[in-house]
Amino acid sequence: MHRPLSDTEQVSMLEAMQLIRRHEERLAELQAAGRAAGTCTAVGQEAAAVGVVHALGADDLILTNHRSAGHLLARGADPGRLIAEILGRSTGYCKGKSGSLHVSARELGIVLTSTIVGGELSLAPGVALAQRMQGRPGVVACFFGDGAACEGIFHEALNLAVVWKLPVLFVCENNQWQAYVHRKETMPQDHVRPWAAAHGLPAVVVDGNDVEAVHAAARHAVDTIRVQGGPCFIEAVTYRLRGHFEPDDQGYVDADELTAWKSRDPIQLLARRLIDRGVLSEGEWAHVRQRVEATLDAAFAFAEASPFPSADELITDVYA
Ligand SMILES: Cc1ncc(C[n+]2csc(CCOP(=O)(O)OP(=O)(O)O)c2C)c(N)n1
Repeated sequence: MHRPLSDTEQVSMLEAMQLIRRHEERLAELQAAGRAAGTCTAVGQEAAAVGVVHALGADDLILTNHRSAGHLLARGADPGRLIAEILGRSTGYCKGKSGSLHVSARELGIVLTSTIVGGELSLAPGVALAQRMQGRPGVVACFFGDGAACEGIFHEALNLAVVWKLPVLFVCENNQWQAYVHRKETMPQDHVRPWAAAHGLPAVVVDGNDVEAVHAAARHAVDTIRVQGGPCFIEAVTYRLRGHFEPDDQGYVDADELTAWKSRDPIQLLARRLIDRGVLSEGEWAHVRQRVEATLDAAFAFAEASPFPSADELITDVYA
């Protein structure tokens, strides 16, 4: 049994979620102004990222997909370096060569961001096997969507992880969308969990908009992996509040469904809960939001003032 989260930890998780939200909204604004390339945001999914990543230890590793900013920032990525990377600047995590879709950051344990849907699933068992063969204790958290779960590689990855008892935490962010296709068009059931459970690993569904619930499930799963050695699966049920790829008018989205999910905004849910519990005052919450804006002002300014890589670096650090 874990000790409950302290007030300070909960406020810091709220701030992390707000930082992720505003990072993505401001990036979308920059894109709309023609100063950034299009990106995939994960607005609305912040609780899944923060809840899981805050349950990981320093030795643990992360593999993620095309909606990776939440995982990176929750892990402590420097917003300036992350934005610089996305804007193609040489001060970014991969010297501006990855864009938003392929960021890795060894110092943070972010092994890779895959834009090949399911690519992260194909690599996670191998990374976990390497951890074990090299005697390293880290758990490998692998984030993917419900669309990736509809691919065959999902079953291969889970099967291998179970048979070889690999330390993988599979985290399916079921955000209801698979690019421009609703998951109801591709999945016979509402949840991915039964497919995971059929492989014989502990598998749970959580309210992916409730950061406390996600965090509790993730702590339990990480402990189980450390003690028992095999994988676990968490399905965080959430919703992608913005489009698939900026810019996106969401013309294909059911307006009532979107409105219903907006009323369960994960940041508003936590802020309201902390205010109702007396952990945070309205004024302190406003102060948190101001601090986030100031952090992002500095981060965007740093990134936009940073140079692009020079031409002689064109074929360094890349392979094909
Ligand atoms: C192998 C592969 N097939 C198709 C695509 C095009 N594509 C990009 S994102 C996406 C949807 C993925 O859905 P999901 O895994 O649920 O993630 P989400 O976008 O909802 O976060 C698709 C089909 C791709 N990048 N890679």
